[in-house]
Amino acid sequence: RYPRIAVLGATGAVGQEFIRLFEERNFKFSSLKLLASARSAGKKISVCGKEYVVEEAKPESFEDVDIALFAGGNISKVLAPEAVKRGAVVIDNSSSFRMDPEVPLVIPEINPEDILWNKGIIANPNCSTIIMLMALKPIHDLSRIKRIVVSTYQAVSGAGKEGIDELYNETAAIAKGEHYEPTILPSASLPIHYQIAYNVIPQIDIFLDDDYTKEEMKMVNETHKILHDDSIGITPTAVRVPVVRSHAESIYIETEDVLSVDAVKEAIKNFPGAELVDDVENMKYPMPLDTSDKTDVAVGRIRKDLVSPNGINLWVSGDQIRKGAALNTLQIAEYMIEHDIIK
Ligand code: 11C
Repeated sequence: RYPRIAVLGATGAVGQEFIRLFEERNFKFSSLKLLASARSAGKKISVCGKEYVVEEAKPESFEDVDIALFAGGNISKVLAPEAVKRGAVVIDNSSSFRMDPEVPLVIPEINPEDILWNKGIIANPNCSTIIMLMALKPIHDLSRIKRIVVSTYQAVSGAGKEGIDELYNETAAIAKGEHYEPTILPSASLPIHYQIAYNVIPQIDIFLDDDYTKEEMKMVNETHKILHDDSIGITPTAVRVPVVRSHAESIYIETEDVLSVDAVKEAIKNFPGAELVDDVENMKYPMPLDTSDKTDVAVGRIRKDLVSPNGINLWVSGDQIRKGAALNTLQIAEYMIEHDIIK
């Protein structure tokens, strides 16, 4: 039989993407529960031609569920253990369990074997980590990456529907010569907010020790966990840009061996889920407008460093809501179904 599925956060940007992907990927389920906060309960959503009513998420909602897809947010902390208690496997897009040693953190193209030791919760990495590693894993397989220096150019979709609305509202107001007071970026939880339209903000989430942000440290810690290598030296700078839904990243790496640009391009071309977009003569390189609503992460501008023979620069772009969140989560579920590892 097909699995019984629940989606938590069905009305948000990631939840809506799950629903699009069910249709697009012909994802089969024997039953589907769409769950959200009390505020969204009662809304009707059509999925694969059938109408579903959104229910308020409660611990009991996870009775008779095989796989629970959690879109993200603090609610995961409370409801994931409740769902597991009731026999569901939770694939969680929040940051609540990512660094828990009892919870695998998985990108299916990179470390699917970690799915096997799950104890009920499997964590989906942060979007900027996924997009970076989809470009770096094929290179890491050629020669171990020792050092990463990355700057992100992150879309407002990372702050959810509210982030997207804020960019649109500001842009519309400015076009009319008016002001729109920001309330979301850089982070809704902070007392100060900045306009993102016609701006870039070098802060995503709160500041932690050593003046790195939480978003930046996610990229460091999650990369170590996914690649099973804590010795990779990573220096991130995470920046919000006025782009709707695709993140981009400028990445410098140093590998143990000297690699040719051709070998790197070939490895990326052959890596499932990555697309080589690198033809500078014809001005072809990854751009957020081109990668939005696309499944693959695009990689280009691959070139040798001007100083270190072991250094390579690249530029990456991928859809934040799709591979950065909903698609990666759904791929974990698909892997479990294909390999018959649902209890
Ligand atoms: C952003 N990366 O772009 C964040 C959104 O840990 O899942 C996702 C946060 C997370 O703002």
